[in-house]
Amino acid sequence: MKLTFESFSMILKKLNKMPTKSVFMRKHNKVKKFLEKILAPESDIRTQKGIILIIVLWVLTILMVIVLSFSVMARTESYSTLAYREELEKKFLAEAGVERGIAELFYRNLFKNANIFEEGRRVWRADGTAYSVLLSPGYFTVKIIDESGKIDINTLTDLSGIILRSLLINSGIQERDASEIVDSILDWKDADDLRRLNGAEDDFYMSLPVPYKAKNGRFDTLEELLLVKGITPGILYGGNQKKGILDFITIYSNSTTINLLSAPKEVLLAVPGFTPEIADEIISKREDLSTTGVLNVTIPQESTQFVKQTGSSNAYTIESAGYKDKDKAAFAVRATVIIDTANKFQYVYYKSPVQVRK
Ligand SMILES: [Ca+2]
Repeated sequence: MKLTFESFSMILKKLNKMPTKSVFMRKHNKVKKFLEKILAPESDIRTQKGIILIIVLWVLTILMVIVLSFSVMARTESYSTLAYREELEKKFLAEAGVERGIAELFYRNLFKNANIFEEGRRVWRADGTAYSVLLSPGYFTVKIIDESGKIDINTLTDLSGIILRSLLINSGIQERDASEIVDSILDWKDADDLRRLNGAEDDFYMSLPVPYKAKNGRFDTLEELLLVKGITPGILYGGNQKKGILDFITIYSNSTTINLLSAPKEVLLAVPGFTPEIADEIISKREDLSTTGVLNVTIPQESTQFVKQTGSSNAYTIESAGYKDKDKAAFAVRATVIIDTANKFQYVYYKSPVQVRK
């Protein structure tokens, strides 16, 4: 403090030596007057103390703001690092689940016709049954779904379109909208430009705000359906506690019929002539079969043209969700693999992360 006053006096002395009419002094007259006022013997010492106090308070405030912002930054960073680590662990758990699923598919192929299994080494079922496997530091849940139990939209015909139409109606879609969707899918992939009764071809798609042409070819992904007239993300993916149709349709079955050995219940219920009782009987009977046995269920005559009771495809969808202990949120992955005969496989679809139903 003493030093400050001394330096103030020195500055004042220097200013006093300057010629009063110089440009410099004209500019700094106010500074001089201010210093004179502070250093005057009659100047109130409390004012000087007040100035120092205010400066000290400001310095303290600035230091506190710096310290606080540092601590907030450090805390945020450590929280986000923790969350990132947890998410990463769940992601790797989910990916491990996909790999395990593929290994189980090979095992399944190996013991296709076996009736006797080692203790605890039964083959995994490919009808969407969930298997949980512990793997420190958490666990993963895997479902394998044989694509032959789903409705193939690439091989869809006017006949198998009836199953899809029922599936849509069962999921709460109006009959007219369901017909529009089925006809539009058939128009989208057929080579011609002839519009079905409720379908859509170029003339419809070209009249959209962002125009495009009908593909007139096979679907490459199920998501491509969003381009087709009548299909919304809500219909495809579900939402508001309604199931979407995504889990019940495929582009890899290469069949116009539904395989009863692996069809999800929703698909079974969409087969013409099938009652909930028949669907339940099929589900309970196939649980007794090992892998590729023949299902002995009596089905109505009208249903036979839509289904088959034997075999499997070589395309499987694997849904895997990684969980940490006591942590409810999962990181999920959906992959579709084609198992080649030479015990090789290829991914034809891989999405990470995805929303999966428990
Ligand atoms: Ca067409």
